Amino acid sequence: MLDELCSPPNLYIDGKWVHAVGGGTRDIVNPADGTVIATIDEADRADAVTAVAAARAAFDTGGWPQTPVTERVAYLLRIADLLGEERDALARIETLDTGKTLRESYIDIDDVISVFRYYANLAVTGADRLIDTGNPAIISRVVREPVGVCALIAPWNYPLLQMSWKIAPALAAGCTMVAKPSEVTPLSTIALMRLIDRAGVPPGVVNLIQSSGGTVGSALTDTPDVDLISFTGGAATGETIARNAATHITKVALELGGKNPHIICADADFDSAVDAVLTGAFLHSGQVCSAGTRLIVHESIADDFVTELTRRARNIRIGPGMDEASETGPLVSGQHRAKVEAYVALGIAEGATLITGGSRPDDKHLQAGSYFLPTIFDDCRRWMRIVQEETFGPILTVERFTDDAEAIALGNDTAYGLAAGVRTADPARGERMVRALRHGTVWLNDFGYYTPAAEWGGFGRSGIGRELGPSGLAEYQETKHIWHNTAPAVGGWFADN
Ligand code: TXE
Repeated sequence: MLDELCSPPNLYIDGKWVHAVGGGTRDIVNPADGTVIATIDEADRADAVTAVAAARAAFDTGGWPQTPVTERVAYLLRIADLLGEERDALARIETLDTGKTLRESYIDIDDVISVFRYYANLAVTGADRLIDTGNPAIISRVVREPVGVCALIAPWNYPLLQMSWKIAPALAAGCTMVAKPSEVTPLSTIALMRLIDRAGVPPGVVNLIQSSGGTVGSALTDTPDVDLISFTGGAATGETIARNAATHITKVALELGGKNPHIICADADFDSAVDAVLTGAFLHSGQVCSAGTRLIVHESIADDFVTELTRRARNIRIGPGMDEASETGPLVSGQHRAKVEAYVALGIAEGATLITGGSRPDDKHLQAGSYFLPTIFDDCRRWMRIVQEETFGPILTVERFTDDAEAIALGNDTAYGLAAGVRTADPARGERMVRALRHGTVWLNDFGYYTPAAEWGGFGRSGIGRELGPSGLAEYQETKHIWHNTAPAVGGWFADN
């Protein structure tokens, strides 16, 4: 059995650890070798309904929204401290559950700690505004209040990180919540909830449900008892959630991934550009919403660029995330690998040229895990599905451009709009290009970095709303205008006769 931080019972409802009412369980599999690493409780719809009711009561009558901000901040900082104390255990759990390398897991945990500290700091700064109405008797204020009960639904690729981007601002804002991690990678969120419990956050404020979206999704998203749904995951699920939300006019924040262009101009520094494209496409085996899996490279350097990229891709050391020699781990599951393999078959059928990868590694030590080789397709065209759809695997497509206008047109030719990269030695050209790209984050001569203080989210079908930064807190707040007349007098609009 894995660390005691994730041992059953695994549902956390109204401040108590409980088993699922129906007695259901789910085996959690290590994608590095196919072994079962934990058996956890699997909720029914009834558990989710109870969790929403607990969050509702904690919000409506439990006093949490009225808690002084300094008290909420103290909880956030305490959680950050506890995360620091359990850093090693959490990183290990994340690697065993997701397959990512331990190095990546440590970066994730440190980022999780940062996000709790960031929102602790931001919460105390306040965003209330005084309006000058021109009448000294009137005090006009716009204040921020918690939006209410939140359903927080996270995916499997960055389980703890993406859930923390939701829980930290929701707590800071004074909301109550029901968190549902992906059923594929739930363990680190169970561990986080143990720490939230240990930090003494009052019962009902944070609740945890484990289950598939199909089983409990509607209890969390198709209900008037939830005020905000914050979802990160696939576009198809995002559509379902948005439809459910529309029924009740529930607020939604959606992060639905991307198909992110990485534009390399002829004047870009060659070696650092190759390195950035490699990392942007193959880190975490491409299972990154902002992965730069669409290379758009100037025709004059394209052949040399693809040759060097291919050499580097073939050298990537694939293996179990727990092995320090591994540079990237397996895909999250056999089921997900099958989806990636189908995209490879599609790319070939569409006429792209498979340059490297496209298959499972031969290494006999890797046969039990869901590994897949870094894959590069050349001769890609903008209309190909392999260029337009999110494969969420280690598949890089290559397109060539002749001038900047064409590069921008290709970079914007996507239904998504989460992230993009540009590399050029010319700052003015770089500035023109980053301003022309319609994506939520654009890196100039860098790729993949973010900070909790800057907004994260997408244009187009990448979603609605922003996480992180001040906007990431504002998602969990309502604004209220308070008009206070300190010298009430007869207005005289209607004659008194
Ligand atoms: O996502 P799902 P999956 C993309 C990626 C991937 C595809 C599918 O292309 O191949 O999405 O991944 C919960 N009501 N991204 O299957 O199904 C589910 O239980 C409520 C992009 O994992 O969208 C999980 O907790 N919830 C992405 C979460 O939604 C529902 C990251 C995500 O699952 C639900 C991961 C329902 N009806 C995959 N159905 C990104 N944006 O970063 C499912 N869920």
